[in-house]
Amino acid sequence: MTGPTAPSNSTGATHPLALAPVIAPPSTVDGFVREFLQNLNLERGVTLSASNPNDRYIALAYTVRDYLVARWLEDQRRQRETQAKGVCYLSAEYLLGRQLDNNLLASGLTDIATDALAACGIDIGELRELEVEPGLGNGGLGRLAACFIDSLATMSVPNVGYGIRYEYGIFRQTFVGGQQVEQPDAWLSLGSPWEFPHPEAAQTISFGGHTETYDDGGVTRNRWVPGWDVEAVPYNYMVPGYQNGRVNTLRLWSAKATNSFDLRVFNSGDYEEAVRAQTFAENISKVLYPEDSTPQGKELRLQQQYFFVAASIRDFLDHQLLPDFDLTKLPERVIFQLNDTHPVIAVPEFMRVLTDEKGMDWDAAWAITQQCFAYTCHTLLPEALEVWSVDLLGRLLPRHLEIIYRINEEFLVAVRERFGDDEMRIRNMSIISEFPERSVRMAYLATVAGAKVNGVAELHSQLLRDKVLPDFDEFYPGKFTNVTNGITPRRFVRLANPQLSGLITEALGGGWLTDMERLRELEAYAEDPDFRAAFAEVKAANKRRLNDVLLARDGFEVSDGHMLDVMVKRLHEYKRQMLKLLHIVTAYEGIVSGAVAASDVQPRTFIFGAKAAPGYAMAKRIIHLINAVGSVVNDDPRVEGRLKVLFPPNYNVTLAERLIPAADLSEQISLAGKEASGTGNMKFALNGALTIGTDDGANVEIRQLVGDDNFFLFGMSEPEVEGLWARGYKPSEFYQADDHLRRAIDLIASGAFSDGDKSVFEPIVSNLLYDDRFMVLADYSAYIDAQAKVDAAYADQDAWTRSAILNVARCGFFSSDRSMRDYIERIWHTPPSL
Ligand code: 26W
Repeated sequence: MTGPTAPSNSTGATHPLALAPVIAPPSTVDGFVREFLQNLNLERGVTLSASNPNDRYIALAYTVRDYLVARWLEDQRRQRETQAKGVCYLSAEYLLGRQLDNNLLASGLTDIATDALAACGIDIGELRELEVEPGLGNGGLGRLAACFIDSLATMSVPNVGYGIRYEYGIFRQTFVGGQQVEQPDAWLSLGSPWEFPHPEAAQTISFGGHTETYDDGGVTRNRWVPGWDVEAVPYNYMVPGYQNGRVNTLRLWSAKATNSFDLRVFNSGDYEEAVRAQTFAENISKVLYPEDSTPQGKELRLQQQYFFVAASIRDFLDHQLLPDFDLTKLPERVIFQLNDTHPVIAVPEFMRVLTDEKGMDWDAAWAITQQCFAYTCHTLLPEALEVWSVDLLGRLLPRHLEIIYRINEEFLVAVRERFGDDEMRIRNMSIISEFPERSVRMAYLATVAGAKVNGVAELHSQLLRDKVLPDFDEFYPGKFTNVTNGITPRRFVRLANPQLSGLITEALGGGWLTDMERLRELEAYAEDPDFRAAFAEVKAANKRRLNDVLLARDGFEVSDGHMLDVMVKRLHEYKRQMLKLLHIVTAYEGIVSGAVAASDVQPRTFIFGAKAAPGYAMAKRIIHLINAVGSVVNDDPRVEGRLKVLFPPNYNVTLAERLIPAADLSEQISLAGKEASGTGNMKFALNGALTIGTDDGANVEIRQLVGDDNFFLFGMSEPEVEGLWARGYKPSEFYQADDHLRRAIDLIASGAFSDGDKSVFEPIVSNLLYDDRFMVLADYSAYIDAQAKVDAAYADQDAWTRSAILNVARCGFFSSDRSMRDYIERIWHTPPSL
């Protein structure tokens, strides 16, 4: 695929230099120094001696960027020439993490750049720390998108990632009195050296208005007469493959008002009115997931979704295809992958463009659409399956609503043909639901339109088929499939854990970073005492590094000799941070009640990292309680420093890269059947942490691969969870029956963590006792027992290290390269194109 700036000789140029990219990449230290100094002069307007650290960071970034640009332009040219089939990945989130290190690694310039900067008297490490990561996502789904585009580039598969360039990404989290306070994430305030804005290539995106029919030479056709529009300005980012000379594109759209301001109104003195329209338009790409508890918030979200998919589809059709492209061949040229329901409005938009704009007849357009889209579902929680009210859709996108109605009508005719007039089933399968208000079920629309529908781990895909969309599975045999998630080993092993990577390379030689199944060869090394010692030393070094980071960042100290027990993920009740907390409170209560001697406690540091959605009150209360328990436990002399609770604020990709390699124990304790996959679980295992986890999401596959001896399984299975619900779950019975549990909950209820004020955490306590939707209490005792096994296992350090090595050796499957191979084989059919 190509971008709007793809070079071509369409200018009629004949000079040989004009026909190919002209930038010669620096391949020596001297060359790098020269380019770096030149960038300081030309791009920052400063000399080295007059430059500040930000100048140097930007000049360094430009130097790396210049190197990649040559490859990028070449790839775009080749793509345009070959017109090979590619993937348009549509995602509302990309949680990229810092770019500098990744791009240095990809281009093979890390050593040259380090030496070149040193020769200029600059420590590259200091510049690295200046980069503000683009936090354009919430959690797993956004990070997954970033891992996938990395793998596609590394595998030379044509791909453009499409999304939104939010001016403010996921909020910056601070704690005030232990409570989460959200600060805006102004990641662009110093500019981003990695983006290429193209205001000249802006698309106009329309909204509102009405529809009408008109006579087109005897044929009655429909069209949309929109009410207002905004400009979508593309910003391109390079997505370099790992040392393969391949650079793909991430294209993020930014909203701009069409008429920046109305001069007439402005001149009349009504300044507020003049900027109102501008503000309104530009709000569209202002923030990631605006609060949607208000109708205006909901509307803004739908605006965002339509804004970016409409711009992306137009970009593809108008700029990536050759001008005379035969649209009936689209399925051989592109697949649009829908990353959850957020981009599903692309389906009626695509139909609208093909029929209303390109004049294709409905049936032909629908046949093409059904081959050009595929849908990935990332959840099982009913509340996360998006629906849009017909009322809102009709106001914002009236033509799309008509198209959705027609798709549904034809779909339900087919359902009747197949299943007869089974009204119950028809109602259950209708894309339009009637209660509590008439609305469009976006997951159903995606399922009907998509060539394939996939879940993100074996268990999840099976539950999706059997529980969430069983009628659809019956109606469309073969449409449902699984692709288990993966993570990029370049960022999460090589960059995050250079020491472990070095050790692996020493043992296996090179090549494993793009062929992770080769990690299997480490199994033999698990039996080698010298290798185990070296592996343990890497873990210890990573803990020291984490200690330095947390000390500088938050003033925290990670004590020597402690097991590092880490739970990092979005704060959500289903993920059960509360279960982790009850374990900590139980351990603490044991010491203060005198039941357990502090000296008998296996020293542990518990680390949490989690952001709560700003409108999610219970999640915020749990954050408050974690911090409250932390300050009491950490300061209580009776604990003798053997238990420590650390909650560094603002968990993000950058912090994950420091935390995960240092962890001994990975907490993956969601209620079975709720976590679609999890990807943190994979990152920990590949960095040599052992998992304590339920049989949920990808934990199931991790355990199968690493073996029961190297995984701490506990808790109810998904069928057991269902069984307990069916029998009638009464959390208070568990509370009454378990002494430890009762004492832990009573301690929280007594105000021990809130200066005696019982009211502060009362909502958490009563939620657990009377409305425990995620069955924390039911799994408590199994969890405590499993934690005792963890303690016993950790006491034998050498055996623990052996298990950790086996985790690394057996988890190569979780490379996102393998996920990409599965998508390519099962869904996309987009081979590498060199
Ligand atoms: C409708 C708004 C909305 C937006 C984001 C609802 C839910 C989300 C989540 C943050 C989506 C998400 O991140 N899901 C996670 O996706 C991962 C990648 O597949 C999975 O590993 C996780 O289990 C799943 O929770």
